[in-house]
Amino acid sequence: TRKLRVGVIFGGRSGEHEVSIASATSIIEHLDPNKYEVVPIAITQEGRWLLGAAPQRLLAAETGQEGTVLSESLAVTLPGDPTVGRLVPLNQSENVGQALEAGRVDVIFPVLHGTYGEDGTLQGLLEMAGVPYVGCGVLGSALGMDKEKMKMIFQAVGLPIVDYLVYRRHDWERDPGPILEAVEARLGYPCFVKPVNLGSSVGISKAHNRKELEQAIAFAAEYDRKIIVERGIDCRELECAVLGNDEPLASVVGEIIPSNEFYDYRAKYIDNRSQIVIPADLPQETAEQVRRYAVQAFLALDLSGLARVDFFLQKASGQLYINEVNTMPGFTTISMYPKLWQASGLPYEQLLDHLIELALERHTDRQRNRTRLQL
Ligand code: G1L
Repeated sequence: TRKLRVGVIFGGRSGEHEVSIASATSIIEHLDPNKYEVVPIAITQEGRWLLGAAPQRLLAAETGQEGTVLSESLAVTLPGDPTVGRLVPLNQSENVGQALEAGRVDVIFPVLHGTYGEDGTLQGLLEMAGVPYVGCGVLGSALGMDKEKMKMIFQAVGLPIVDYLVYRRHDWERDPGPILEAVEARLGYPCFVKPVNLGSSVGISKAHNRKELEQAIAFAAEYDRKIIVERGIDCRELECAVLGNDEPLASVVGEIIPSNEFYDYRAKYIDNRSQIVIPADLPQETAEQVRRYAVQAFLALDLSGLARVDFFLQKASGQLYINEVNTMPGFTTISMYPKLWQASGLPYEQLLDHLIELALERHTDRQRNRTRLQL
């Protein structure tokens, strides 16, 4: 039987190009070569799509020093292309759409963070091309990127969330006074200020007084038109991995021990000083509650495939809060999501197998839907 052709799309426009390359490298290295043929597909920081030799070189370099490599690779040959030998320019996504549609890949791993790839836009392109893909669909991916809409849904289904306020950059720039007063009256200090829309911890800061609050909001406003302010609580940070489609399963619970005041972009992706504890040292009831909430959140946001669900456990009260879901968690072999499944009895290679099965299952299930009215 023919091997399944697995496209891995990585790179992208965001500030997390390198993170994407690291996760894509782990995935590619652990896909069973007896079952799968890997087709790496790179997106440059300028938004160009690359197939063939160029992505391979990018993966080999693995450093993000792709400037010269990419600019000379605007035209590459497609592996397995009937027109092999001819140069195929791939600087337009419509060409990639055609390539995908032509059946050169059977399933896609979209390993992209941020503006294109995690917010549902790439998923939309893949839906239109009719290609099965791993992970959440358009709606789930979009909800996973919007902290405000996510919280609104958590609230609607009765999941406990930390109190928050959301502001628009437009209103902030017009008149910051009422915003500062409202935050102080309702949330107080310390509070966390974040862009509503970014995946990672970019643009986040903690404010202890009015001056810091002003700076924090101005900083977050550089990254997004919507800014969320959350009450700061003294808490432990717990994470749970969810895997599945209609009957999602929750992993054991892990804990992040941050290396500095909060688990910021630097600590998360660069310093690597934060520690992961699996399983988290918790009363059994707390761990079970985390796992139930994680599955509830997954279903409430209409997620599929996978998500990492993050929680706060307030130290003083023992109160558990859901923080957010991450539909594209870090995915190297030492990242929390794969480690949580490893500790739950599912090794990395089998996790990849399962994600591919779930992608194909979801695709088949979608094809069942009637798309027109038959009278
Ligand atoms: F394809 C999966 F499995 F759904 C998937 C896709 C993307 C898992 C994890 C990720 N992660 C990333 O894309 C990222 C680590 C680059 C985000 Cl920073």
